[in-house]
Amino acid sequence: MKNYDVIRHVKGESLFLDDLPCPENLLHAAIFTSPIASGKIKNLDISGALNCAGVHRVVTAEGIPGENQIGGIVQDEKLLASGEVDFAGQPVAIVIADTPVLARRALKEIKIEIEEHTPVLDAREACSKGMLIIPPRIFSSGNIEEAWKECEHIIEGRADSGAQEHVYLETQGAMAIPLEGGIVKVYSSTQGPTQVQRAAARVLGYSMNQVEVDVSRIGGGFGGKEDQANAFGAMAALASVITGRPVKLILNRQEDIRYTGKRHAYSTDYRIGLSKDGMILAYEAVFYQNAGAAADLSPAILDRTLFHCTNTYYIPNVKAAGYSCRTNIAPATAFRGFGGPQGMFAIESALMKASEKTGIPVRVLQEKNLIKEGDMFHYGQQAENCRAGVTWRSAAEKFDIIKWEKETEAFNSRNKQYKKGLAMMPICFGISFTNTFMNQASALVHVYSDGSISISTGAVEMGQGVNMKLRQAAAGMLGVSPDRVRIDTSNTSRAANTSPTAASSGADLNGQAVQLACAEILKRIKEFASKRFGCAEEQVELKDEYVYVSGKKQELNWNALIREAFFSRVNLSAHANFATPKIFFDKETLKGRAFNYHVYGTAVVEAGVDCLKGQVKIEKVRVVHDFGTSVNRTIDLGQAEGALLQGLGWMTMEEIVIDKNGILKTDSLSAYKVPDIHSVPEVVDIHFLENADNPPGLMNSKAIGEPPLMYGIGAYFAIINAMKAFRKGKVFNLPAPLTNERVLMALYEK
Ligand code: MTE
Ligand code: LUZ
Ligand code: MOS
Repeated sequence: MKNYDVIRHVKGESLFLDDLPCPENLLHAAIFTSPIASGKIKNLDISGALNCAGVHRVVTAEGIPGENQIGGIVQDEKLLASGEVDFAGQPVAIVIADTPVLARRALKEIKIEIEEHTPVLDAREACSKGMLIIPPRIFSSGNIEEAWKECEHIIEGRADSGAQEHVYLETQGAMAIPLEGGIVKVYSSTQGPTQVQRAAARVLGYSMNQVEVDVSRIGGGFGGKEDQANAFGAMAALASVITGRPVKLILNRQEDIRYTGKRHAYSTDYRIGLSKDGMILAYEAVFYQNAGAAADLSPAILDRTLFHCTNTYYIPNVKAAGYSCRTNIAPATAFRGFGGPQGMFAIESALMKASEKTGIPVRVLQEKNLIKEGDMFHYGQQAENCRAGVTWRSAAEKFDIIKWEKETEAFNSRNKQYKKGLAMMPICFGISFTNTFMNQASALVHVYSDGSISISTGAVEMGQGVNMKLRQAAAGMLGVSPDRVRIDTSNTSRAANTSPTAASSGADLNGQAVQLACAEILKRIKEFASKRFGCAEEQVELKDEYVYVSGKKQELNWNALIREAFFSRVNLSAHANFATPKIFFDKETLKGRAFNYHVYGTAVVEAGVDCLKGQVKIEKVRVVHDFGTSVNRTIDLGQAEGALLQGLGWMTMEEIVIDKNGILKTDSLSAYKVPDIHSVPEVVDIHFLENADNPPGLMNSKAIGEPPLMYGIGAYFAIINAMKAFRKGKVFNLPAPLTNERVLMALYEK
């Protein structure tokens, strides 16, 4: 199953936002942002910019015709700052000029006077000052107070993980075109066309049917365009309506890194209680989420942290509290894993500390406590079709973990400076938006009179291959080749009220909507064929582009059938809506069957540390992953590898540095390091768990987009183990990421 998109990418034929043909009269916008992290705006003087060559307009908060508000979950985010500024890089004004260069030149002529306040940058500090985005959220199960009494060992600690920049290849941007009659069309680089439509309509004071959003594909999103594309879509729309001309707004890399939010940094206190033989009896965690200056998706992300705070372990008594803390940095946002990785990092840290205290190897603790069929997650959902044990055992056997450990030990006893470390990393990730209503999608399918097929959904192709999967879903239903299926752009006029392509559910939700619509068309053409052949509908089958009656191939092929059906006035179009069945979540009790299913897997990570230089190299990663019955193994393997690398980057080298004034120092790719070809482990060996069907998923498959990122967490513990081999008996308490600098300093710490 080839992926058409990839072929076009390689040939350089794929069109991204900035490749679209420019409309006549196109203007370009650039954004003036706050130079400081917190303060009161005393004066804003745009006259200098207005006097610059090529400048048409400068839009500030006062120029917004509708609401100056783009908050989704909480109404706390202005499109353009007014009154005060809350983070460095916050949009204040939009300059509209003849060219991008002239627009940026004019930015320098805008004068802003701000009465500076001391910024709050740390989540715990914000929490102690009561600066919370939402009231604290607490998930609990069992009876934690009683449980502590039963514990033989109780271990406390703290786990900190850092932020992460998305570094999608295509930066944020949009192009808006005013159409007749007060309509604006927005081409946006977004994961959520409906969300851009809603934000733009709100800012313009328009109704949603006056804003049409169109997305052909995007050059990566990774969660960074689930919510944060809205602002740029709205700004482009605003600029085009104000000038009455098409306007393009595309950030350059440095602007993008400065203006947009990242993965949430978390600081977590945990307490874990074990029985004498290593069963986890109780787990308590308090999560401090650094949410930045506005809510964005933080509450939902915090929820997923609480959902995944026990990773893939069964723990009878749990209390997990989360504080979403308001700070003066760019609003943190969705990033592959959506809070799950931060929750899982904390429990894995707790297990490491528990192992240090009890002397029971981490691997033994992990295996003993894996969740089993029928066990209850702390949020009140039972583990069904649980694959925690089977992926673990499969990995342990396939990769002969006992032998691998022995080899590692032998290597370490032979080598003084270069040490190796191993870690197992089992994962469990719930599939569904945790906001139940978001688990729906729609599809519009047209079969044209020549037999070609076109499909519209709200799914956004961002490199993850969803379009190919949709093609396969339609082709499978209609018994035709995927070659005749075209995926149309994601457009709010053809697919309304859609959820963003996120939560790894793009293919699951939209694919099943496509299947429903195809089933509708199939029913009509089978009915037509049954009349034509004088047989029962059940006897008609469409296969390999031909009509079969009672299993016998007929002369009539797909094209001829469709042509005949068309002339007989059969409706060859269908629209369908898919809503994930059997999921619910009670927001009061915080219990329910929140997820359609879970994705499981186990990784083994081997790290090497040059203890003279502090240099870290992840050498091998071997995984047994539960893909369900993959719809497209090439795509899914690529997703698993890409997510893994992103997880490794988060844990080992991607360090966001913000100075004490709240200014982002790592605002370019020379200062912010992401994994490149040289940091790819020499061995990346990902196995498909066998006999792994998944009826609730698209064609028995499982969602793949996010879960494998969390294998990367194993890198942290593999590195620590290598460090422990160098400093026998030393206990390390280090925040993630374990950068070379951090490793080096810690190795020689007293
Ligand atoms: N793969 C590529 N190439 N580019 C991306 O931006 N985003 C990831 C994942 N894989 C992403 C990607 C994220 S965060 C999600 S939620 C899923 O793709 C979304 O797509 P899906 O639901 O269709 O899997
Ligand atoms: N977005 C969202 C997500 O709104 N809800 C979710 O549960 C989610 N999960 C993962 C990624 N994005
Ligand atoms: Mo992905 S974080 O759900 O866009």
